[in-house]
Amino acid sequence: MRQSHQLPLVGLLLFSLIPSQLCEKCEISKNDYADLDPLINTMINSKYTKGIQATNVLLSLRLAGILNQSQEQQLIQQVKRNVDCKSSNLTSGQLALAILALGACKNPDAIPPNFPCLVRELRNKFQAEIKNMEEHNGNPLTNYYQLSLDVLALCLFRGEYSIKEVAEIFDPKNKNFYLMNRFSVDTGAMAVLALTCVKNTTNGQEKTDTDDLNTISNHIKLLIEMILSQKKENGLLGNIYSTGEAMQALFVSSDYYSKSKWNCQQTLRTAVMEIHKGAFRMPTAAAQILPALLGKTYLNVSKDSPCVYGDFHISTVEPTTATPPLTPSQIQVNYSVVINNDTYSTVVSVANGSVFLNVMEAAQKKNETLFRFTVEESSWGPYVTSVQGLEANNNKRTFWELLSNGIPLEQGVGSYVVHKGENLEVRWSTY
Ligand code: B12
Ligand SMILES: *[C@@H]1O[C@H](CO)[C@@H](O)[C@H](O)[C@H]1NC(C)=O
Ligand SMILES: *[C@@H]1O[C@H](CO)[C@@H](O)[C@H](O)[C@H]1NC(C)=O
Ligand SMILES: *[C@@H]1O[C@H](CO)[C@@H](O)[C@H](O)[C@H]1NC(C)=O
Ligand SMILES: *[C@@H]1O[C@H](CO)[C@@H](O)[C@H](O)[C@H]1NC(C)=O
Ligand SMILES: *[C@@H]1O[C@H](CO)[C@@H](O)[C@H](O)[C@H]1NC(C)=O
Ligand SMILES: *[C@@H]1O[C@H](CO)[C@@H](O)[C@H](O)[C@H]1NC(C)=O
Ligand SMILES: *[C@@H]1O[C@H](CO)[C@@H](O)[C@H](O)[C@H]1NC(C)=O
Ligand SMILES: *[C@@H]1O[C@H](CO)[C@@H](O)[C@H](O)[C@H]1NC(C)=O
Repeated sequence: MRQSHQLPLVGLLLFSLIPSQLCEKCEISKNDYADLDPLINTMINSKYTKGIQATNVLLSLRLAGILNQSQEQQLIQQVKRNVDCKSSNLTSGQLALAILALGACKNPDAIPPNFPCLVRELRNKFQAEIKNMEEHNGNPLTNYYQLSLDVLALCLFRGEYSIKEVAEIFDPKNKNFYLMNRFSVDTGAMAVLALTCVKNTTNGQEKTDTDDLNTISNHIKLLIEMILSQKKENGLLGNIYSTGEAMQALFVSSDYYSKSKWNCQQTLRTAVMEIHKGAFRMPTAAAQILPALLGKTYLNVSKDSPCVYGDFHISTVEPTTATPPLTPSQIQVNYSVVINNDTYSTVVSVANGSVFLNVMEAAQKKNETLFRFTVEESSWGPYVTSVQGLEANNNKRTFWELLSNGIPLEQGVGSYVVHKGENLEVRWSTY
């Protein structure tokens, strides 16, 4: 009798506890895995023009645990082909990503015999970044997003780095956390992951100074504040392309902010909505958001943890692309190259549905002198490196900025689809 009296109370107690515990686990529920199909199809069906794209995808899909063994094997081979200890013309961050992807979980086929050499090589490349900062006004060879990847990979794979140096470099006040005078959420998120790993790996090579660890904790706290200050009304952190990595940063640092500061479920909902709107057609974009949607972070990378293999049904149909009309109509856009106070403009005609790159090519055809340009393939597609022979330079923080009607674009020349009557611009800028 007493029991039946108490049961409802216990039930009530459980009932009020369970929902909040369930909500704490902020990830796509098994029932909704179909929402991820567009991401997974994009990644699996892409033909990779660039090793670095395959690397991003391998890391993501191994963390997500949705490949079968033969698919994993294929991607591993692609990534391995691009990493070599000697002829390594990879940037530090590219090498770091490769190390993370190959060591994501326990599979001897993924760990090449030269793996320890790769980790040592990464240390050298990280040192070269720091040396460049000393010699070029605080500017690394690449950027702080890549320095963060470097530290993360060195930390997870027991490479050498100095905790004191890390504490000095990753001061949130450092200019390298800001691109175009705005805090870079992607960069801050990657730094939080790296610093969290360093803080949590105290049995390193050197005697750890508690002052350095306190400094690192303070950096994490400030970076998390900066990331949360970039939270948008719809829950995105920075923009849609930084949200996945920012979620990872928030997952690993829940001690640093109060629950009321972030509604993870809202962020998750908005991200899923964006999947269906087609925001992640680029494999790298898909790769960067997937782990967070499954509650995974780059700190889950460990060559000692067992690999998980897929139970997802993967559809082999090509991602649906709207069939273009047989004879697409032509549209006109205004294209300008802006260098300081000089503007060179031209109106060009391109097929409806064209991307920014097609406009640049059409302009170049009209006048090679004014509109010649070069691009370099990168993980996000073609990156504009020079226009009129004027080259972007990391030591001077210069680059070619893309704008539409005066507003900076959130996509590159290979993916941004232009509109009739639009004013497109490439502007010589500093970040
Ligand atoms: C650092 C950085 C820059 C630096 C690059 C120079 C430098 N010092 O390294 C600067 C500030 C110049 C820059 C410029 C731009 N960027 Co940027 N950038 C980044 C950042 C933070 C890290 C890139 C990186 O090193 N990745 C790691 C390495 C290992 O990969 P990687 O492929 O070898 O890296 C190279 C490319 O990523 C390239 N790159 C950098 N940005 C972009 C953008 C595009 C579209 C392409 C094709 C290449 C490219 O520079 C890297 C170093 O060489 C990322 C964040 C992220 N989540 O990736 C944003 C990011 C890639 N950039 C982005 C954008 C939109 C741009 C711009 C188009 C902005 C603009 N309106 O002009 C321009 C590129 C214009 C052009 N010339 O083609 C978006 C891309 C989103 C998308 N769907 O395409 C990202 C994801 C930021 C975001 N959340 O919106 N960027
Ligand atoms: C792995 O998946 C691919 C594509 O879905 C399929 O063709 C292949 O038969 C699968 N291989 C194994 C070993 O399951
Ligand atoms: C590195 O160099 C090799 C040959 O030296 C070349 O085939 C490869 O494309 C280069 N990779 C990059 C990322 O430039
Ligand atoms: C910190 O390290 C321990 C073991 O070394 C691990 O169990 C834990 O998950 C780590 N925490 C984070 C936030 O990575
Ligand atoms: C991933 O890492 C987090 C801590 O960073 C840990 O709490 C979680 O258990 C890990 N998950 C897996 C599947 O390893
Ligand atoms: C094209 O853009 C430039 C720069 O914004 C402007 O000066 C020019 O008037 C525009 N031309 C047309 C036809 O709109
Ligand atoms: C651009 O024009 C402004 C005023 O019109 C002038 O102050 C500035 O010096 C010019 N800059 C360059 C690089 O010519
Ligand atoms: C361009 O194509 C889109 C659909 O792809 C259509 O809605 C639009 O009307 C077209 N514009 C012109 C000028 O043909
Ligand atoms: C390209 O523009 C320059 C400067 O306006 C001009 O001198 C040259 O004749 C143009 N070339 C062609 C092929 O139109």
